[in-house]
Amino acid sequence: MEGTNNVVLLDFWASSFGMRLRIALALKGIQYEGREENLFDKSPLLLEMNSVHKKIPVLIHNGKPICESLIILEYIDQVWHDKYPLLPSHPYDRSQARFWADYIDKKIYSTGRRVWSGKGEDQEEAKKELIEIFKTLEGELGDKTYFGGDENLGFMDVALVPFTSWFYSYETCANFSIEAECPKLVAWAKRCMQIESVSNSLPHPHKIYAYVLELKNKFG
Ligand code: GSH
Repeated sequence: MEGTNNVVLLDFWASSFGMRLRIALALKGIQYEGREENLFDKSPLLLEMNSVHKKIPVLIHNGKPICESLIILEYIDQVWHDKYPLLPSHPYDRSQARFWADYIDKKIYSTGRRVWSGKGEDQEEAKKELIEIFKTLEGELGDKTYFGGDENLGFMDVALVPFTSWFYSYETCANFSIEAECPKLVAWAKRCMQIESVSNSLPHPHKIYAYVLELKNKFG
């Protein structure tokens, strides 16, 4: 299988969902072609490859599309299982990694969006909710180095760490400090950034903030 790999990633630089896959492909040392999409003028290829949701990221492996970042992450982990396994081997441990990745997906994007784009009371409420979410995640981290254990990043680390590139935007838009509220989570994020596959896959937080300001100007 690994001899005939043609891998294309339809991506958008500021997308936390796309970042997950950049990290996984880097950790596993997979060569691929990243194609940047304009989400306001989607390419015919994206519309064809993800005709249901019309969203990035999409992984095209030997001509076949896989959609939805967590499903793609699992796919990558299964196809290239020899190097840097992300999901644990025991079924119970796997279920827990998937549970937390699902929690991240259900909670962070939508609450985070209300934090950077919201105003007044709704923004305040979203900020409190986001802090609660991060505290819950901190509880799950406990004293471990990574969510995946003390040695290596796991599935949940890869699912979560992209959102840390948005922390500066959350903080600046809603005037609070995530480090003051959740120091262990921020320390974890810093440890992850020491891994090149992570730091090379995440945009600078100030670049994300400039993009956030652009979106706020455009959509109010
Ligand atoms: N659940 C999806 C995943 O995990 O892949 C979310 C993907 C997603 O929201 N992608 C956004 C997108 O393509 C960019 S961050 N938006 C374009 C649109 O909604 O039209």
